Amino acid sequence: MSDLERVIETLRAAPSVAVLAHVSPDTDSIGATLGAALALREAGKVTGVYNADPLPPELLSLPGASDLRREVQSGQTYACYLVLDTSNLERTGGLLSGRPAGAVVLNVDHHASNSRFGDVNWVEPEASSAGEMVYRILRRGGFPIGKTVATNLYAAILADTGSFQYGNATPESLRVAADLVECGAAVEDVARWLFGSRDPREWHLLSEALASLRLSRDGRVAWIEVTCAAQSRAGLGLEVSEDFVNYVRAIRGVEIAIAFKEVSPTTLKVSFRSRGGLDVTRLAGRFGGGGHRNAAGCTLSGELAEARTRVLEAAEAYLISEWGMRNAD
Ligand SMILES: [Mn+2]
Repeated sequence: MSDLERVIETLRAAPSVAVLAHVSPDTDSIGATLGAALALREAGKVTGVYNADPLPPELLSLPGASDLRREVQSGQTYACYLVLDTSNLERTGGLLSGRPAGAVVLNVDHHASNSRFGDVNWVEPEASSAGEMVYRILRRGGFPIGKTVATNLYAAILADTGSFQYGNATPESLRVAADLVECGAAVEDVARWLFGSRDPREWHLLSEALASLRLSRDGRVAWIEVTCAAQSRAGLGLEVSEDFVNYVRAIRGVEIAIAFKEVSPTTLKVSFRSRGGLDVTRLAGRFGGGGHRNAAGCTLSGELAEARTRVLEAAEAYLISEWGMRNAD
C-alpha cells in the first residue's frame, strides 16, 4: 500500500479528523486545510480546523475560514490529525500536544526537508502545493469536491505556483487546477481576495520597505528591510509583508532576493527567493531555516545590522560556490 493509500484508508476509517497546518500560515496551508476539512465534513466526519496563528487578512474570505480555531479546546480529541504543508512538529505550534494515545497523525507535505514526524508520512517534493496533494487524496478517496472545496484548493495551488509562474507549475498542477475550475472554483473571487483587496496601509509599509532596497556591487544579491519602526508607522504587522520579497526578485539580474523583517528589535525573520536551479534552502538551512528551492526563510536573533552582515556574507559565499559549479559544467 502506498503512503497516499494509507492516508486515504485512515481518513475513511476515522469518525473525527482535526485538520491543521504550519504557524505563520500562507495561502497554500490554509487553502489545503479548509479544502480538506470541508470535504471531510461533507463526507459525514466530525472535523476541527486549526491554525496556531492568526490569518493574514487576504485569507479571511476563503470559504470556511471562520471555522478556524487557534487552539484545540481541552478535552476535545480526534481519531485522526491531518497535518498539511508542515515540515516538522515544531511548526504545528503545539496543536498536536493534546492528542490522545492511539490517534493517528497523517503528515502530508511537499517540503523535501520534512522530518517525517507522522504515523503515516506522505511527502512529495514534486507536488506543487499541499492543495494539490489534498486534491489527490479527495479524488483517489472518492470524497466530494464541491464548489467551496474546489475554491480553497485552487487558491492553494495558485499561490504556491506564484500564479503558475514558477517551475512547479507542472502539467499535473495545471490539470488539477483545470479540474478544480470545472468543480466550480471561484476563479475571479480568489484573484480578488488574494491580489485585489489590499489595505492602503500595506502599500505605505511596502513603500518604506522598497525605499530601503540595496543591491550588492555585482547586482546579483538584493535586499529590503521591514523594520519595527516602519510597521508601527503603518499600523500593521509583518503578516502583510509575506510577498514583499517578490518585488526584489523581480529586479533584472538579481539571483538572490532577501527581505529582513524585524519581529522585535532583537529577532529577525529572513525571507529568501531565487530562480531556477539556485537553491535558497541551502542558505536558509545554514541559519536553521528551510523551505523550498526558490522560496525559503529562517529566524535569527540579534540586531538587524549585525544579522544582515552575516546573511549577506553567506549569500555571497553561496553564489561563489554555485558559480564554481557552473564553470565546471
Ligand atoms: Mn506549501
